[in-house]
Amino acid sequence: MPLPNITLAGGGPVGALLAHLLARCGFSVDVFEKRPDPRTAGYEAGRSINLALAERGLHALRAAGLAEPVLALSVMMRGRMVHTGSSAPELQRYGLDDREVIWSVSRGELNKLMLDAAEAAGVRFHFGHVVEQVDFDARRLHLRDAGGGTRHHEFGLLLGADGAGSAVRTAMHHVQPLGERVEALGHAYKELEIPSRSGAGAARFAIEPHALHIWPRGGHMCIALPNPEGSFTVTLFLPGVGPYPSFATLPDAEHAADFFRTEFPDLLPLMPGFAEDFRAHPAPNLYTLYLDRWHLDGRAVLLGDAAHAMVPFHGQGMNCGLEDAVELAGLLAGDPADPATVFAEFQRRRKPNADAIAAMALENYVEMRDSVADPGYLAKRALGLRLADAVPSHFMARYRMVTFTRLPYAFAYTRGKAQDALLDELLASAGGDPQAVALDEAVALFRNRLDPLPNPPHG
Ligand code: FAD
Ligand code: 8R5
Repeated sequence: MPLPNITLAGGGPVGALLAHLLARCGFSVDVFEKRPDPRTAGYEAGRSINLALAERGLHALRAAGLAEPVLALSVMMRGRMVHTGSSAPELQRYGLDDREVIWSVSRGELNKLMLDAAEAAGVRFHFGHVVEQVDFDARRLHLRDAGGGTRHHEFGLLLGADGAGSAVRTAMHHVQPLGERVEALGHAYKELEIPSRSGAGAARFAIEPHALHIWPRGGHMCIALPNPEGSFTVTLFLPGVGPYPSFATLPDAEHAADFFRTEFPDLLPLMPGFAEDFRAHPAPNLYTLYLDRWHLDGRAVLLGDAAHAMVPFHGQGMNCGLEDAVELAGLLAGDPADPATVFAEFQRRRKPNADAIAAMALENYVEMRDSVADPGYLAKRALGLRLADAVPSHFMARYRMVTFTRLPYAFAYTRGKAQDALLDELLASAGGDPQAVALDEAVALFRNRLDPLPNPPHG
C-alpha cells in the first residue's frame, strides 16, 4: 500500500521538524506556511527574539541532525541570575554542572536551519499560503496565496502545526467539537532590548552572558536572555489590567519609564531604546489552551501550540512541541496504514504530558517572580542539592527532570509532588534549616518512601 500524502499546516519549529522526519521516512510531504520564506524575506523586522532550548528540544534536533549547527549559534545559560535589587546578583545553577545547561537560540536562525534541512530531505514548502478552511469530507484545503488568490490542495492526512491560533483546529471544531478551553493568566508581556556594547567577546555583553536573568518583584518580573552578538532580549511580565502596576496603568512610555526607575533601576539604563520599544511592541496576553480531543478520526491531528499552548514560564513550549513531533513521526512511520489508531495513540501518549507541563509552567511563574528570592524556597533548594548528591537514585529536582531529561512531563509532575512533601517533612523537623537535617535520615526517608528513579542522569 502506498504511503498517504501528508499535508502540514504551519512551518514553525514543530511543523518543520515533523515534515523533515516524515520525509525521511519516505512520505510525500507538503507544508503550507502563511508567512513568506524567512530565508529570503528576513525575519521579524530585524528584532532578535530568542528562546530557551533544553534537552527535549535538543534531542528532537539530534534526530534531524541539527543539534550541532543549532548549538553553534546559541549562548549557554548555566542558571538563573537573580537580581533582587537589595544584594549583588546571584547565579542559581539549573543543573549540577555544565552538562546541565540550557541554550538561548535565535528563533529566526533556528527556523532557517530547520527549513533548509527539511527541504533537503524532500519536503515541499509553500510559503505565503494561509489555510483558511478545510473540507474534511473532500479532504481539501482552502488556501489564500500571497497575491490574495484562492487555492485548493487535496490531502491524504492533515497535520495541524499552525500554532496557538490554529486554523486547522477551528476547522476541525466545525465538524466535531474538540472540548476547547482557554484559561487566561491575566498577565501580558512586552519585549524590550539591551543592545550589545562595542567591546569584543564577553565585553560585548552588558551583563553576564551565560545566564537567564530574572528581576523578581513579587507580582511581576523582568527576564533577559542573551543573544550571540551581545544583546539581550528583555521581557516584562505584568498584569494586563487592574491596579498599578499593570499594563493598563502604563498608558505610555513615560509612565513605563517611571515604573522601571522605581522597580528596575539597574535595568533601565541598559536599555537606551526603551521608550521606542515600549511604544512599538504589543503586549500579548498569556493563556493556557486545553483541548479534550486532538484529532478527527483518521483525517487530521493537532500538535505543538495548536494542541496545547501554554504560559511561557518553564521555557518548554517549543521543547514540548518538538517532542510531540518526534512521537508522531515515529507512530506514523510505524503504522502508516492506520492513521485513526495512530492519532488516538498519539493523543493518549502526549496529552497527559502536555497537561503536566502546562501546569508546571503556571507554577514556575510564581517561583520565578517571587520564590527565587524567598528564604523558605532557598532552604528547600539547598536541601534538594544535598539530597541530589547523597541519593541521586531517589531524588532529582523537578526542574532538572523537566529540563535535562526526557522522563515524561507527567512523571516529573507527580514525582515532584512526592519529593516536595518529603522535603517539607524533613525541613519542618529541622526548624527550617537545611543544614540541620541529618543526611542519613533524609537518605533513608527517600529510599523507603519512593521508588528509585527510572533513568540515572548522564548514564
Ligand atoms: P508556531 O511557532 O506558532 O508556528 C506555527 C506556524 O504556523 C507559524 O509559522 C505561523 O506563521 C503558521 N500559521 C499560523 N496560522 C496559519 C495558517 N492559517 N495557515 C498557514 N500557516 C499558519 N518555548 C520554549 O520551549 N522555550 C522558550 O524559551 C520559549 N520562548 C518563547 C518566547 C516567545 C516570545 C514566545 C511567543 C514563545 C516562546 N516559546 C518558547 C514557545 C514557543 O515559541 C512555541 O511553543 C513554539 O513556537 C510552538 O511551535 P509551533 O510550531 O507549534 O507553533
Ligand atoms: N516566552 C524560559 C525558563 C525557566 C527559567 C527559570 C522562563 C518570553 C513570551 Cl518566562 C521564561 C524560562 O525557571 O529560571 N526557561 O526558559 C523562557 C521564558 O520566557 C520566554 C523567553 C518567553 C514567551 C515571552
